[in-house]
Order: sequence, then structure tokens, then C-alpha cells
Amino acid sequence: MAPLTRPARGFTLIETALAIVVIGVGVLALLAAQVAFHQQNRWSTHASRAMWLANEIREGMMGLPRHDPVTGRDAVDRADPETGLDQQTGEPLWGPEENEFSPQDWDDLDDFDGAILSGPLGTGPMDASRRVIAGLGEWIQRVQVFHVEPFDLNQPAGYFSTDLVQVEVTILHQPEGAAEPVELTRLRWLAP
Ligand SMILES: [Ca+2]
Ligand SMILES: [Ca+2]
Repeated sequence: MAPLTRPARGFTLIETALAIVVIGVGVLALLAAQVAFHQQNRWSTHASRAMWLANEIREGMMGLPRHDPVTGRDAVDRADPETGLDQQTGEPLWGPEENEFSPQDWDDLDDFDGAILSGPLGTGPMDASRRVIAGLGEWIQRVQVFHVEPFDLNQPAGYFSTDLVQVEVTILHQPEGAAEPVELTRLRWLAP
């Protein structure tokens, strides 16, 4: 009598198809997880770089006086609080003085107001010693300096109308080809 042996049997078409589906789903899930990981990683790299760039400005402004070392407190009495212009001559009293052309010349807090240190334009971003940082052409630092009300630090006050000066640095990122920059972080502090 012939031994009872089961005939050799391969995988059916359905089994093979099922296996392919199961493996396929697994691979897709792995790929999706990897993409999510890279996005998360890129976001946290961007977030920490943005905070670093904001802090470079903060460090660079440390120790600056509220009034220009040459013109002193003259502006306090002469300025129109609405416009920041000299009430008699119409000259601007807020911002860089007339002989201050580049960030290296800025020597008081309001000289930084309105500064846009832009990688795409080649004027930034700037480090604490006011040099353009190489290789960060997609980054922009925007600086605003303004007086605030003593009883509400979120409330901007007229030019030279209070003793409290607030600085706000906004960091934007604009990848090559993007139409608009995206704001990544904002750092605000009261000048000491
Ligand atoms: Ca100034
Ligand atoms: Ca100045």
C-alpha cells in the first residue's frame, strides 16, 4: 500500500493576493510614519532656529540706550507723539539718525524700529554682532520698537510719551519659490 502523503501544495492565488495586500498596507504605514517623523523633525528644527534668530537680535540690542548718544533726550520735548516727527522742522526723531546708514551704525533702541533683515534680500538675518549670517537665505528678522503705556504693556503709546520701550522681533521663513513668508515666532521684551 502506498504511504499516505499529502500532495505538495503551493499558495493559492487568493492567499498570495492577501499576503501582498497585508505587506503593502504595512509598508504604506511605515512610509506614512516616516514622512510624519520628517515633517515633525523639520518643524522642530525650524522652530528652534527661529527662536535662536530672535535671540540674536535681543542680544545685539542689549545695553543700547533709549536715546541717541549724540542727540540725547532732545527728542522727548521736540517730538510730535502722533508721528515721531520734530514739531518744528518735520525731521524724524524716531529711528536711525541721519548719519546712521547700516545696522553697524545703530546706537540706540529706536534705530532698530522698522528693520527688516531679510535673507531673500541679502540684508539678513543678522547675528548679535550685526553681521549677516551666511547660508540662511530663507530667513527674515523683523524688528519693531515702540513705547507702551505703564499700566498696560500691550498698549502702544505715543512716540517719546512714556519711559517704557518695548521691542518685538518677528521671525519669518520664506522657502525659495514661496510667494509669502510664514511667521514662525515672535519675541517681545521690555527694554531694561
Ligand atoms: Ca535713534
Ligand atoms: Ca542712533
